[in-house]
Amino acid sequence: MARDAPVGAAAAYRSGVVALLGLPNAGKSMLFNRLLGQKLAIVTPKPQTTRSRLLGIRTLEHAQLLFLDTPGLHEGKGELHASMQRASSAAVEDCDVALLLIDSTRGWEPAHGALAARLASLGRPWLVVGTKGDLPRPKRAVWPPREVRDGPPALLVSARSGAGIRALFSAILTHLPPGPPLRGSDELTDRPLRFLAGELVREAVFEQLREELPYAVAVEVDEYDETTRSDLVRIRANLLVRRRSQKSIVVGAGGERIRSIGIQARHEIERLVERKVHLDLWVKVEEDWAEQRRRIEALGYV
Ligand SMILES: Nc1nc2c(ncn2[C@@H]2O[C@H](COP(=O)(O)OP(=O)(O)OP(=O)(O)O)[C@@H](O)[C@H]2O)c(=O)[nH]1
Ligand SMILES: [Mg+2]
Repeated sequence: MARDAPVGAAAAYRSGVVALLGLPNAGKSMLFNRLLGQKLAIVTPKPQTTRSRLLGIRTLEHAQLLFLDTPGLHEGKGELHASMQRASSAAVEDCDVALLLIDSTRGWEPAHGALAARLASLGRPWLVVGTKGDLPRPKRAVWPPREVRDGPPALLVSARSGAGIRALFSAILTHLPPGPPLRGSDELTDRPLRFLAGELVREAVFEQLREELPYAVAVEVDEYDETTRSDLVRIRANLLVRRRSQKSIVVGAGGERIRSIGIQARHEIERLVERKVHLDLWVKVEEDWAEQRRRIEALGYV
């Protein structure tokens, strides 16, 4: 996907933090992966997949972009929700350029108003980005949205097909401040592989479990061993659920469900680490993991 990056030379080196913001399911994580040229963030059809701020570094010849994927902004309650919203707010505060992602198949929604007003009040550059441009747009989903006609530039992109990505890179680069690279040119993220592996387990959980259940699950990687054999990574992870009844659903009849979660996650982790993976999953009941801020942070959802 390296061809997505623009080849035109800018006069001075530019670097900065670019936050991807929006409502749940807007397509933030998929676009984040496309902008990075690599899958780092998990993507599922369910809203509220992303629970934490994820840094992804893209180093180009004339610029370094520090992308931040964020949890979708939404109303809710509980400590996990609060921590997700804190992660998004911190990204709003910390970025040099903000991208307000709007699902172009849904168009402008009332909740976008508050976010747009906040971005405008911060006085830093921001762009409106319509996602899922490859999908048909119902008539009511007007693009560009009327609400931003007098505002910042609005671009339509598709993370799936790659359409509009070059133009998006160019638009971001014009707003990125001049400055030296902030990270090493070989760095991709600040998260350890063990956290990313745990997220890929959670992605499989989100895809394979229905309704509310994925939201009750956290993944804790308690062993990540790449030292025993050079061609194999051994990972042991706990799937934390909040109730005993949830444990039996996640395990499934004769262990069938947890086995297929494991198979999907193992394939994805093998792609990430470019090695064979031995993945050992355990399901544990931990009633209050989502109620304690320190526990949520220890799980990496910050
Ligand atoms: N066709 C199409 N689908 C897309 C595109 N971008 C995202 N999607 C789909 O939209 C759904 C949500 O994508 P995500 O990237 O997980 O959305 P998100 O904004 O990160 O969602 P949260 O993390 O839950 O806030 C997934 O099913 C994606 O496959 C796109 O460009 N084209
Ligand atoms: Mg996401």
